[in-house]
Amino acid sequence: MTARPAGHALVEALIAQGVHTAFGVPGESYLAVLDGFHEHRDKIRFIGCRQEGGAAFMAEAQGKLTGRPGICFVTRGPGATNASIGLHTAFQDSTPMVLFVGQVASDQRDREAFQEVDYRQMFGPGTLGMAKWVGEVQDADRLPEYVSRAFHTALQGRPGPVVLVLPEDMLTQPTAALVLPRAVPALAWPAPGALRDLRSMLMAAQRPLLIAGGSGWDAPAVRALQRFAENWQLPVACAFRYQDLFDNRHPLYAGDVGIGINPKLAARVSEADLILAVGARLGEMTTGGYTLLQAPRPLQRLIHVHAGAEELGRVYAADLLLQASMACAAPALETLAAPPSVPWAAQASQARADYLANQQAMPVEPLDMAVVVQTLQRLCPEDTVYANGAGNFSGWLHRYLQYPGLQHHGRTQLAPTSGAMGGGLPAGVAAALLDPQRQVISLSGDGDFLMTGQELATATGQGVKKLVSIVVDNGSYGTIRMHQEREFPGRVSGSDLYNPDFVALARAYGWQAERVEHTAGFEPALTRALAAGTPTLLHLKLDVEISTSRSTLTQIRAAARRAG
Ligand SMILES: Cc1ncc(C[n+]2csc(CCOP(=O)(O)OP(=O)(O)O)c2C)c(N)n1
Repeated sequence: MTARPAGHALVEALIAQGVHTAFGVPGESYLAVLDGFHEHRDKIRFIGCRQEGGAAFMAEAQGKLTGRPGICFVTRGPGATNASIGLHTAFQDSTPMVLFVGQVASDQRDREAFQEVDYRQMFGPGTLGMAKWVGEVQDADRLPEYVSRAFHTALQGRPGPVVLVLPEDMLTQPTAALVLPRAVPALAWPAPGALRDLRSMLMAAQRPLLIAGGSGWDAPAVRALQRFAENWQLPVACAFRYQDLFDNRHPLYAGDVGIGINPKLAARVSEADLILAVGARLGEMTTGGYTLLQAPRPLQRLIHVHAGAEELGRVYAADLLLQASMACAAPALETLAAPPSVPWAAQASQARADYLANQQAMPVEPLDMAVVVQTLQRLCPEDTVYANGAGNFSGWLHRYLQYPGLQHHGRTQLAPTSGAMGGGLPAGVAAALLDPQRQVISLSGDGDFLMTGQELATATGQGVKKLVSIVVDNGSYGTIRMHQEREFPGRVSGSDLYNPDFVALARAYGWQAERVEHTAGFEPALTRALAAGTPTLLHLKLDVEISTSRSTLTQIRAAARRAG
């Protein structure tokens, strides 16, 4: 290998890992890497974004969509602090990602040099919940080793983000280091004895429920899971914002266990005598704040299957724990011999009936969000990717959209289980860039949208075409308003929003844009947007009174006052 600057070697390492797109905001701390991107521009592209939060959300979406680490490059302190929202989202969502951060030169370390931060302290084990590992590359010759470890760490066990810190002077050092091969993650198979125990517990159950979730799934694994569910006639729910895993049209699909859960499904979770959680972490949102499954010892018998040893037994003292990767767990479950009939078959049909009944909506005037989502379902191609940020507006999507299942088109739901606002637009831009043939719908609230709205420019600049951004504008941080009305009825503080003219704003960025104020206007506007061939923003005006798909603000306030 002939010597080249370490910054070039880093880009070569990414190419060897199969990366063809990296997101970031440039910085003077990693010019040698940017030069490497220029050198290898026929094989890999660097998408320059408008804020590191947007770039990190894009990389997180890339990790979700591809199942390989999403790649983000940022500069020192200010860049890294901006990017932290995407890192945190990748951690909570178990998304493989590598965040590369430029660092001050080695001979300036520990002086609090310009923009210097100690990233091992900032993101490392001292603040668990941000990164699986933080490495700093001191020696250019060892760069390939660090990159390879970063990819393995991001992918293995519970997938997640890692941070690699790159001192500026290291990146300009010449190195003849070899390029290492693409990381193929090691998989964990469930122990045969544990599988036998699992089968015995299923045989003894009367009211079992399968909850699928988490990351690390691929199409064969989801197909195997579906056959396992069919063999045993198990009702299947998806964990919060992993709704796209199991085909929502399947007769065993019972709905998602998350915010705004169907009350009938919540009751079914509580009353189950056996919960089989496969891949889901069983976090706060999937357990109704640790009430549907009481922590630390649930009333139901609990079998927890997860790829990460540290997740097993973390909160719940389960009856059976299986450490296994989803690609191994699902085919192993499929081999379990099912009895000719199960006592819960009628319950599985009832769970489906409850799900379908929950799809029925009360009409709302003048703009009906249920109809908006149903129209999206009807007009958009089946493989459409839906990206959303955080806020009550997302509740309509979660309730009414039927995701086709990961075995058909890969992931179709980009939604932060971390509840990070601002994710919807950048995730949508990333999806549209990574697969220009595929339709992408991004759904944002007015609060949510303006946290990363500058990435409209990235979409235009990169020539994105099949992206429709829908902004649900209720002039409020509506979720917080809802909580205020519940906790402090009638006392609104800090949650009202002044908004720009979103149509004019989008047009200024080179997008097409339309305002929709009535239900009848949505279908023609969406039809035009889908045919436009340019990114389009649809600005939906919603009354703040329409708080969720189940209640109005007035009802919430009145209930809070009654409760006293
Ligand atoms: C980055 C971030 N900041 C703050 C919050 C707290 N938060 C959750 S929802 C919400 C309001 C969302 O408002 P909007 O996007 O307008 O959607 P709406 O709830 O009105 O539908 C806020 C402030 C958050 N989840 N993420």
